[in-house]
Amino acid sequence: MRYIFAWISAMLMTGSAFAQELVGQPTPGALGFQPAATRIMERVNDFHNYLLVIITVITIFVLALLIWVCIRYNRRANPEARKFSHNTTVEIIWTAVPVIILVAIAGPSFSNLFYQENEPDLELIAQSGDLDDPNIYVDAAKEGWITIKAEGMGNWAWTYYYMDELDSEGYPLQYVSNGIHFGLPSDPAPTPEKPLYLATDYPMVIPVNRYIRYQTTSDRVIHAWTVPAFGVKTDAVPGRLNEGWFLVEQTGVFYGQCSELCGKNHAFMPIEVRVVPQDQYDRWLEVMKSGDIDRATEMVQVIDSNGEETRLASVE
Ligand SMILES: [Cu+2]
Repeated sequence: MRYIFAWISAMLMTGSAFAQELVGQPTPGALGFQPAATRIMERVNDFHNYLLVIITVITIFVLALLIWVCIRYNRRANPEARKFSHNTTVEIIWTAVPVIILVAIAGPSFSNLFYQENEPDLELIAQSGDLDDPNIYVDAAKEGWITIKAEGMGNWAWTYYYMDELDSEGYPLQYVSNGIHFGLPSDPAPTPEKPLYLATDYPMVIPVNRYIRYQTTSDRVIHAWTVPAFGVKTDAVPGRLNEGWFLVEQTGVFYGQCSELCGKNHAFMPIEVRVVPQDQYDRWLEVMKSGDIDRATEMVQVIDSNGEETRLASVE
């Protein structure tokens, strides 16, 4: 028993120690979800913890009931079984209690789904925003939406389109983001900045504290655009445009992977999002529009060399 407690406390400690160092990626031995970077994920996390309590109580109750029945009503303890087959009180309880439990689960579940699925009305928030409401961001609402489309590619990559940013030829800014690890001997060695099976060559870049509207679609098969720390997971379906939103409250590098069984290289379709201060984002956009994608990516690549600090330093 002592060892179990030691193990659990060690796991909890490693989990939180890692959580401070590595934001936005899975950590060995951690428990629960990745630390939340958006309000959506905070709500998902709270809901998960709430469900955990309900599930634990139900499981313990059922187990206790089974043990009680085994002891109290086995052949030796209760040789003469009684012959009745109905008990109105018990039947009312076992109908009503599950209904109450389901309502208790459905309530917060629906409100979370509604929050996640419905784009907030930024004009309304900007005009009459309540600064104490943790669910709305008045300053960000005044800045408006940034719309980014993530298209899943048949050749295991994502193409990002910045729908409102036009390049020199008048098309929306776009580029392909490829994973850099495919399990081949020729792959570059993983580093803290480029973790195995998560790093990409040209990451998606977004500014911190801004309302991001993401759209997903696909060219051939069904993929899913997923970033666990943001609490978003949306199917990318050929011929459809699915949509969602999020607002990231901290700078850093966040990773995800395609979450649909899309083909043999499904596991090598990583998503890397760099969340940078607004001024860095503006400069990145400028250089991207000039066509120099490598220099633009360099500008948002700065991480502390030992990899312990994932917040991006400001780039001159
Ligand atoms: Cu995929």
